[in-house]
Order: sequence, then C-alpha cells, then structure tokens
Amino acid sequence: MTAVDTTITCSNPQCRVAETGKCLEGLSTELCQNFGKGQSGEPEILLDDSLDEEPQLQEIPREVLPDGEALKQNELSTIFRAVPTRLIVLIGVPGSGKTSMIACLLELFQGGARRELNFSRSKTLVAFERICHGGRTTSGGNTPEIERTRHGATHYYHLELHHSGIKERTAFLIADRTGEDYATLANNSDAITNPWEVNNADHVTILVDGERLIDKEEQHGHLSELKMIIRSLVENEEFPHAVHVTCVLTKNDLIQSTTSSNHIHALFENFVQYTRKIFSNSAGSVNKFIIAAHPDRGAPGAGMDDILYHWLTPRKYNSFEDTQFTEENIKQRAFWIVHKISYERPEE
Ligand SMILES: Nc1nc2c(ncn2[C@@H]2O[C@H](COP(=O)(O)OP(=O)(O)O)[C@@H](O)[C@H]2O)c(=O)[nH]1
Ligand SMILES: [Mg+2]
Repeated sequence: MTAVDTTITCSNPQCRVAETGKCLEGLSTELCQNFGKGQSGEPEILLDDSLDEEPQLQEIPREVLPDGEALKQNELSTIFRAVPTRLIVLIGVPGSGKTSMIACLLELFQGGARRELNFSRSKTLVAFERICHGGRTTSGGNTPEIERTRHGATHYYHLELHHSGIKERTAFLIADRTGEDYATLANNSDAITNPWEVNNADHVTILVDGERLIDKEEQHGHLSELKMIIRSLVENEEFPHAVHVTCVLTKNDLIQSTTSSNHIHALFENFVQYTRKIFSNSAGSVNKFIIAAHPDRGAPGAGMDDILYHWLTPRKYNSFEDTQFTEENIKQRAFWIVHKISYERPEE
C-alpha cells in the first residue's frame, strides 16, 4: 500500500496528492489553488493535540521545497513562466568538458557577483553539488575530478541570475545530455530520436576539447567528428530559427602550457570559420570563447563570465504570425507562445 503523507493536504477531496505526490489537476503545488488547504477550502492548520492551546491565528504558508536534483523536461514550465529564460545546450563528445563547465557556474558565484551578475537562486543546487563535489573537495589539491554524466534522458540545471545594472532577472536552463549520445550522430545522423532541447535552444554551445587539440594524433579526428555532429543536426533541421551558436575551446590552461598554443588556437579559429559557414543562413549569431573551466591549478571558470553575459542574449523568435500552421512547426509555435508570454510579462 502507498504511504500517505499526513502533512500534505488538498481541499479537493478527490485529489490523492498526499498519497501519490501528484496533483489531480496536473499542476505544480505552487500553482494549485487547492494544495495546502483543508477540505473546507481553508488553509489547513495542523494542531498538536497534546497541547491544549488557543488555535494559532497565523499559519505559515506551506511550501514544498524542490529536491534540488536536475530537472526533467516536464518540470521546466514553471521556470519559463516565472522569468525570461534561456535554454542552453552544450554539444561535445565525452571528455570535452561539458560537466566541468556546468559545475563551475555555481562556483563562480561563491566569491560574490561576477561584474554586474549576481546569483539569485537555483532549483538544482543538489545536482550542482553532485557534479562539482570532486572539484571542491580537491580544491586545495591538484586535479579536480568531475562526476561523469550518466547515460540516459536529458536533464537540466537551473541557475537564475540578477543583473544589477539593468535590474533584470534571467534564468538559465542548461541541458545535460551525455556526450556519447551526441557522438553517435557522427556515424548515424538519426541516432538521437528526440533532441527537444536542441529544437528549442536559445543558445547552442559547441565544445572543442583543448586537450585533444594538443595531441597531434587526435586533433584532426576530433575536429572532423565535431563537424559531422553539427552537420547531422543541421541537415536534420534540428536547430531552431535564429539560434545563437557559440564555439568554445576548453582546457586552455593545458594549451597554454604547450609550445604550440598559437597553432592550436589557429586550428580552433578554422573550426569557428567552418561553423560560421554552416550556420550562415540560419543562426542568430556565431561567436567564440576560450575557457579553462576546471584548470589543474588556479581558480576555476576562466573565460566563463563572458559566456554568461553572452547567454543573456535573447533569441529572436520567429513570430510564426505570417507562417502557415503545419504539423511540423506546431511544437516550435507552442514554445514560442510560452517565450512570448515570459518576455511580455509585466514588472512584478
Ligand atoms: N586541465 C583542465 N582539465 C579540465 C578542464 N575542464 C575539464 N577538465 C577535465 O577534463 C575531464 C573531462 O571533463 P568533463 O567535464 O567530465 O567532460 P564531459 O564528459 O564533456 O562532461 C575531467 O577530468 C576534467 O577534470 C580545464 O579547464 N582544464
Ligand atoms: Mg559529462
């Protein structure tokens, strides 16, 4: 039998949220009007029977705290509704530094604001902690270890920032799909069946592994593989209209410690030119950044501030107002409506 949580109440007698954890209306508990109220429709006040006291006049509102783990696709709508949100997709083969990049985002704010960007909140603190604990515990030591991304469905990390200059909040949802999944695209362009996060991304960030570029045996193979992944996604029309594309060269600390850093940066520049060409008709912009998210020595996150500022850029949504309704564009139309609502939301 399913256990009933007697601290959870709902004024709808048919709702079994206390038993199943699910709202009958399919709403989140913050949005449901009945959640937290007694069957009379009044907020439920649970009194301690052992104390014969006056009933309490003021009830502290019940709030269900998020569990802090990474979010699933069906948990994103409250974020999109709350503040302008950028959906960020990181594309890279395993080992290129995706998880390190996500992990260092939170670490960046441990010393306070980054220029005018302040940490506001995150619904996925536990997930952040999970992926960067290795880095943190060895931060006094040498090589940080980053928990490897597990195979499976795409998960999302949430980070909301406040820009003190323009007094605006923006949420980032950073999609984490295993690198293995993207790598399979290099050999089979249909390998990913539902790249929802790619289809709806505001920013696509392509990671070029600096460590592989150092290795003469690996550098060309690595760049060819990345090109094939991008070409597959472009040919299958997976990227949305006007997506912002960013090429990121990772692990620059390793590159700087070699004698061939100029040559490696030139290889990267070549790759950026290729990307510009391939996205020439479809992207909102193509930019490049060089980072060291988790260097072997020194502070994490070199180059990340610029990326954060860049990710604030909204995507220019195709309004669809002049386009025909088709089964193919229905998902993008629906998503555009949500974005439109969040951008046009009045000041609180
Ligand atoms: N030296 C150095 N190593 C890094 C950097 N970023 C990531 N790494 C290391 O590269 C390896 C793979 O990184 P990870 O983030 O797990 O890659 P992912 O598979 O793409 O998620 C890990 O051992 C990281 O510690 C960096 O900026 N400098
Ligand atoms: Mg990973």
